[in-house]
Amino acid sequence: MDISREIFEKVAKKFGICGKIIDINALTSGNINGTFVVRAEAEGGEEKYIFQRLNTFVFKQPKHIMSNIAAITTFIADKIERNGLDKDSVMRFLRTDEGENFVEGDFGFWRVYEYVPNSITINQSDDPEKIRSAGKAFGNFQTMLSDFDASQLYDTIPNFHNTRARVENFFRNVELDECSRVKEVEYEIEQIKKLMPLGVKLNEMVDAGELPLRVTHNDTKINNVLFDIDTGEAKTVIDLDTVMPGLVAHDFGDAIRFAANKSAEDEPDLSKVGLDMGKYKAFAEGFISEVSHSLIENEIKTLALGAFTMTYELVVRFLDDYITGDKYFKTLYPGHNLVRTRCQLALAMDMYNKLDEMNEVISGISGLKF
Ligand code: GN1
Ligand code: MG
Repeated sequence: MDISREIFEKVAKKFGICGKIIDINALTSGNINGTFVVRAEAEGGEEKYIFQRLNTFVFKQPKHIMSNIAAITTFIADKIERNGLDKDSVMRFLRTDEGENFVEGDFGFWRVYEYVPNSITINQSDDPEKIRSAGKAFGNFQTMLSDFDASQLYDTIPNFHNTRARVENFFRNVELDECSRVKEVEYEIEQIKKLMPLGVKLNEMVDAGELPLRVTHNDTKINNVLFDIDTGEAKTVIDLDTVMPGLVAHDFGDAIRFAANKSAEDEPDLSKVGLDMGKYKAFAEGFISEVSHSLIENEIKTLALGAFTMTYELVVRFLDDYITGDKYFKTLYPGHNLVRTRCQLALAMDMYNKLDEMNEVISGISGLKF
């Protein structure tokens, strides 16, 4: 995405950033929005901000997102203040003179938040302490929002983690085959069919009233955690675009899918892909230590299944994007979505085979027998 400096200057001005922009650096880890670190001159030195241009193909109602974010961050900031916690443990968005936390125009839909000093994001880590700390951060986020009134939230992407709806939609697109790509992915389609009964088990439990909906983050990749550069501890959770009612197993599961994979999410060499049980355990320890007091038994018992489910869902989502012409996720090269699909499929299969072992780890940490 090539965005002119004038656009950044325009956005900065609307948010009351008056100092001259020193430099702009694009962050490339997100698959949806455009994200930039912007340094600007300020009294006595400089200030850093994160500028984000929202992807309005993915987020059809960007103002709804910003309304959700305002509600959530205000709620958490109040709690932080009442309890004397670190003020950097919540994102702080700038407001315009009109009091809005976004600006929009022919230059796109933008928001700006304060750069958290001394912080860093990571895409992968082999350090179990870091992974445990990320688990705590996402668990803590869940706990912070446990008394948040979900009726204040818009459904920013309907059926976001409705795995069954995603699979049904995928098979409709297979029938349409609008890009004539179905022929090359017959093996993957066959696997999606085979794994579907387990992939939709959480749906069935929700339908049967066996699992409660809570306010969840829904995009718990480890690169959505800010770490303190000095201590290595997680400071806060970012990317609040998909905070919506969901299952705790989704948050746990998506984090495992990403952080406990032996490889990157888009590793082409499938021999490198698989679940690292050490990383899995470290994340589970951190997460469960923060949430276990507020969860019902079924929620704890479905955490491991959540990891399989989210990985399976990403197989379906990446392949769906591939066969419909790569419109949703940013891609770095032709066929990127297919490479992602194959990587996630290898991981889902590994989890399928390790499910008993994964459940035993949860049982050991939580003390629940299952
Ligand atoms: C997207 O924007 P990013 O990279 O945090 C996607 C997630 C996927 C993820 C896969 C709104 O997240 O659901 O799990 O890519 N976000 C949206 O890497 O669809
Ligand atoms: Mg995101």
